[in-house]
Amino acid sequence: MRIGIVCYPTFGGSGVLATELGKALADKGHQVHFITYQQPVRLNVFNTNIFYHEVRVPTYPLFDYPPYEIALASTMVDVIINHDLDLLHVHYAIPHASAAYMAKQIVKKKIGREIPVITTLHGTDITLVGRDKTYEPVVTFSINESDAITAVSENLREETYKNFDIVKDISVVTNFVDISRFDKKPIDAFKKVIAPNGEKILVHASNFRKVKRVNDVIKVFSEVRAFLPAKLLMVGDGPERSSAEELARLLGIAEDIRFVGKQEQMEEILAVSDLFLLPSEYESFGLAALEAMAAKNVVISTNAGGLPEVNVQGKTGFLANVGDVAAMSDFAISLLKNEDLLSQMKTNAYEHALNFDISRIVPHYEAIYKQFCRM
Ligand code: GMT
Repeated sequence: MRIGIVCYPTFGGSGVLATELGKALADKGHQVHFITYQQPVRLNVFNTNIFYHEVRVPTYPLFDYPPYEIALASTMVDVIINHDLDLLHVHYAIPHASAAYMAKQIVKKKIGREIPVITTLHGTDITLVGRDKTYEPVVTFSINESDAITAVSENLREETYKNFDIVKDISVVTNFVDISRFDKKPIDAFKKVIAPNGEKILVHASNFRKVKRVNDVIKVFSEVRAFLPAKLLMVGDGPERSSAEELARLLGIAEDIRFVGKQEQMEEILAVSDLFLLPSEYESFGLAALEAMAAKNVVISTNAGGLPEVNVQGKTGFLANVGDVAAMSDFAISLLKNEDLLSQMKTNAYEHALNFDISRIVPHYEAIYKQFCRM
């Protein structure tokens, strides 16, 4: 099939997932056309089945806010018609679902074809941004106008029905991970640089937004550090980074924490680490936690949103109420003190991640696409 994928090209989970999906579909022989404003960060391979169409947004002195949605819809129309796409799969509702609706109407008028639109809901498009009254009517309308709707977890499906007047079925197609990519041997030299005396390594990775509660990561690490030698890697960047750095200095643990910024080679970082911390206020799914599990990291997270669908209490990790730093710290300490338990839970995490392997999940998307195959 010829599939158009629309996503954010950045390090965010929805863009990562959409890019990995496109790469997997291309490997299976589909022709995949990415439509976005920048080359997606994970689109780092050459494949003759993959095409990238950049959305250019011309500026003009009159525009305080250049109209990205119009430029996106126009690029969609161009790609649909000139590359004879079979369908459009948009990731993250805002503004991709409404731009797809507009493109669909234009294509229908121009060439009399109904291009099917599949919308995948990822999280903040529903729980944070989409619910805002400024966006809600357009989000509700464009989700309802999609030919198929998917959500990345049961929790997100429920949240969508709770917060929007959705009259259509939403299928759950969970996020996935390419196990073969994350099941890596640690690079000894790298591990030595991070933890020269064999200290345990903890990791957090996110976009450092408020919803991620990065200061809780620092607080948990501070408790752990008081009990045993350990190092913390903070991967990513965003608005809460300076506050986390400040807190680390205040708690006197800055020497043991490295803020490494945005990283493309997450698998190499996760290969040397033991514990992954995700104390978010909400996660529709927690793709970063799943990638950590695939790399045999035990996950300590909150029990918010879809996290319990990924991280299994007492088996692959530990889940606490949002803000319960004491519970998360206690668990981290007891685990890091007990090599046998740590090793068992690492294995459990990896085995559970196998259930979300790319080879199991991508066929669900293909089955949805097949419903819209042109005869
Ligand atoms: O975490 C973010 O704010 C980024 C956001 C995104 O769309 O890039 O992530 C959301 O989608 C991911 C992929 O489906 C999920 O794994 C994340 O849990 C979800 N984030 C939130 O719900 C906060």
